[in-house]
Amino acid sequence: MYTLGEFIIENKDHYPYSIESLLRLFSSIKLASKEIHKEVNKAGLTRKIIGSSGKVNIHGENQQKLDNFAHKTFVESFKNRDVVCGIASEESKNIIIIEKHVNNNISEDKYIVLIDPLDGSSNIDVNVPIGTIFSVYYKKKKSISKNIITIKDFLQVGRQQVLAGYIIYGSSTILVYSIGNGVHGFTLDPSIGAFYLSHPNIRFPNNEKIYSINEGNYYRFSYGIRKFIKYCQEEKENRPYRARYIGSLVGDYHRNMIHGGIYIYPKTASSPKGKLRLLYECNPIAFLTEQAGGLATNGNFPILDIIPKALHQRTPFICGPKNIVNKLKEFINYEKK
Ligand code: AHM
Ligand code: MG
Repeated sequence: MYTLGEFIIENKDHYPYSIESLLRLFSSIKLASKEIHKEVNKAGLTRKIIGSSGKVNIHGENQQKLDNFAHKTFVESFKNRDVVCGIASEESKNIIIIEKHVNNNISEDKYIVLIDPLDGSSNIDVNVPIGTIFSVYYKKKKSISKNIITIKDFLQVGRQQVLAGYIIYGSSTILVYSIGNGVHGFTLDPSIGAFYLSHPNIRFPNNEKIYSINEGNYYRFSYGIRKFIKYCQEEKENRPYRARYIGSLVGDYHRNMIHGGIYIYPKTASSPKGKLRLLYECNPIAFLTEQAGGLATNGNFPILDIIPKALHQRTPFICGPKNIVNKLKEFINYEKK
């Protein structure tokens, strides 16, 4: 029975940077996620934490009380460790600079964290799994001044991530991460508050059977995507695939990575740039996907090679086992001819 901390130390040779700073970073992620686990688990008992906060967030969506709580909890937790110098969150329009680092001369081993504190939060009221998604970089070495954190530190290409992961608050709370040596999952034992290794070295199974897409948008999809959906439904070879979509990225992705399936959120007529955010939703999931032997693409390019231009930029998103993602790309390419 490995705890997360023991596992990180055991695998320290795979991490090219300071293991102490990684442990401190994880300590803030674990603490915040346990706070959220506690609130999510009593959500049915108290109206204080479920429902809308009455505010609209920067994306024009109704902010849930738990969105706000999760954002504040993670930001506070990162601030209280000496390893994070800047944070970007789905719930904050601007980057958050941690003041003490600005005054204290930032060394280059400080982290930049981008986070979706509570993804799928519209599902809180109905007990569907929700999640936290995080993406971590080192502060960019060529910043104008060592002392200044700028937006450029956050607009790094996804392949530069040093750590990516998510926490799923479902039938159990599981933390899944990668530092570039595979994908590993740890389940929280709430009775003692420790995360134990439960899913070592997760890989996408090759006998893919699931497709996940919001088919309510069918007539808003491009021709290639619609043809692919029909391909998944065809009675041929090992098809039809099973359709599974709960509308909570972490929940849909976690199931697909364990059971083998493709997740698709393409551009639609009403969201021509896609819905999901590149920096704190797609990049971390794409990093895990490649580490688990799969592919993540916007349809044309690997997600991890997209050069970000804005903090809250959106992108079409496709990820899953190589075979089925490549199949979908054939339909997209055919459409272009
Ligand atoms: P959120 O960041 O506002 O929670 O939205 C992201 C969510 C994803 O979890 C999910 O995959 C997607 O939006 C579902 O969107 P839709 O309801 O359009 O299918
Ligand atoms: Mg989100």
